[in-house]
Amino acid sequence: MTNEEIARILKEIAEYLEIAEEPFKPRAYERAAQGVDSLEESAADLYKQGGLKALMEIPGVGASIAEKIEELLKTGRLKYYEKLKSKLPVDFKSFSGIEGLGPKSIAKLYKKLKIKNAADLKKAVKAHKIRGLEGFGEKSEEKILAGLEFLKITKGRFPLGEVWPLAKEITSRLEKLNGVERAITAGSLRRRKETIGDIDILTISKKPKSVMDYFVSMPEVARIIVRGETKSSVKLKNGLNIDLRVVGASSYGAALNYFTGSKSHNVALREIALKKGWKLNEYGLFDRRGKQIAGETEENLYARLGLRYIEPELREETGEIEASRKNSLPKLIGYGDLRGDLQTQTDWTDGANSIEEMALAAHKSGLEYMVVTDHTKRLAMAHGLDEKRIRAQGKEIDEVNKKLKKKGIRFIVLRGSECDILKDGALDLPDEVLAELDVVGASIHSFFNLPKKEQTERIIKAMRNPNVDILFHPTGRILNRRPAYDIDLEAIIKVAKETGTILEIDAFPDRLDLNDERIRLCVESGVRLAIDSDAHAVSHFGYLEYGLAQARRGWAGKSDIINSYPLAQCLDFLKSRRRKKRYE
Ligand code: DGT
Ligand code: CA
Ligand code: CA
Ligand code: ZN
Repeated sequence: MTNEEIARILKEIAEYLEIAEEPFKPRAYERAAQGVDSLEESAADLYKQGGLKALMEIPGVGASIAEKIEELLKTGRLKYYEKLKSKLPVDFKSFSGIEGLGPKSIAKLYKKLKIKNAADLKKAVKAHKIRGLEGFGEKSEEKILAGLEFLKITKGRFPLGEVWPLAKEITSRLEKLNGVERAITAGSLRRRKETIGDIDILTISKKPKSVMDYFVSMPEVARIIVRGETKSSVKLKNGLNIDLRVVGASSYGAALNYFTGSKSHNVALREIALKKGWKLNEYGLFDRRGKQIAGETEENLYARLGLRYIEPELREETGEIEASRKNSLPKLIGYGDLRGDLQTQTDWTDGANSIEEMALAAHKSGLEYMVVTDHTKRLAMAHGLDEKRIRAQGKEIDEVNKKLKKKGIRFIVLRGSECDILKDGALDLPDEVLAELDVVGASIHSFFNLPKKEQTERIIKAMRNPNVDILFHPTGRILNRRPAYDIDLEAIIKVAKETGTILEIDAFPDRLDLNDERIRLCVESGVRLAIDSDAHAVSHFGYLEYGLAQARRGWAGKSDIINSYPLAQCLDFLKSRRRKKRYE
């Protein structure tokens, strides 16, 4: 039996006990579940080596729970749990993550309507059976339905773009608390993974109690999972969990390193320490005699281990440690390194703002140029542009540029298109129109399910058009909703290399397309990339940061990303490759 399975059963027991309105006991089981879940070793091994006594050393596990774990390990079953379950045979796990649906509501739903799992619940909501129950109403039906949709979509992980602003806000509130020296977001958020399981926050403070007091009573908190002296966890109303740890200044670097992860990166670092006869944990790096020799900062920790500092985005145990040892880590593109945005939409199609408004917003966010790339006519729903309208748009762009210049604003708007790739790989606008534009992106918005060979050939045909500069959102995946089209990405990368076609990192929060792994393939093959916001409104330029994050996770440097170049250099690059395509 795995730790995860044991933890899940303990957690369910906690839920049953909560329904029974037992005092204290539910928390005890939750704490034990957490303790088992965060073990390094398997509970089965612990038990084999040290028996019941070893189980009692698991954080949060006392004598009585240790006996229950023993029973589970020995027999694979637990009578106590089975008895509880027989009275209320519901699948708690399938409900987890549905906002506002605690154990007691779940019990009521079972007793009144025999609802056992999320599927039953959905049927009942659709048949409007819930609203009649005492304590539920029309509103609760709507909420449950929204929760069920969300559950289906996220499978428990949240897109980075959804979590990042919230985590930043909460971290900065913690940082402002009296007695807090520092607060920083760790875990997968600090590594800027595309999806986030939970938020991890680390603080340095000499007054951990007051930090915890504040943390567990924040307005976003739905319930407290564990409250400890230096470690607490809460569940937020939106379904996300936050783990908070308070550490002392001397352990800060080691703790930050540990809680930033990834787990496999940590394990590899610990092995390096072990080989030197040292010990590395979240409190520091210690020599044979137990004296701390590093860990106040991450920098001194890596240095003491004989490594160059490794950026959090690279800590996935995919070669970064070796590269660090050999001093061959890439110099990653920086968060302030973009000068332009090569994909934006305006109110000419499905964008919310005018060209001028978008330009001013892009300028405000620190950019020097932007390409307007509205959709083309095949996308009738988005009111896509035909030949006539895209030429008319060119006139408006000229006027906006004049206006900006007059106001002394150093910003250039360029003419472009997000030209639809038709089913056979032809483009939605004639070549002579595309040739008038500064930057042409091509992308797929239909026939997502063609066979691999056909889909790949369709895209490659578009890439070979001399007027096509960039392949927008190359794989079409939408996070938690739609997988990538079935394509031969290696073939596409090869053609990109050969034709100089740019592949895009679309930074729109639910796209992040290309993703980190695919970006790394491009970087290794020497294919150039562009990081675009795909902005549809003035507020969207901040999304570029998520694209930058994925680029960094894909080991990209500044020279790999063409919109980090000054405008003249970026255009030179595009023009020279258009010529190259033409004369092939
Ligand atoms: P997530 O939350 O699934 O998006 O991913 P992380 O990486 O944030 O994972 P999480 O929240 O479970 O733990 C935060 C960090 O704490 C993780 O990146 C590394 C460290 N950590 C957690 N559990 C273990 C463990 O069992 N062993 C080691 N070496 N590190 C761990
Ligand atoms: Ca996490
Ligand atoms: Ca965590
Ligand atoms: Zn598109």
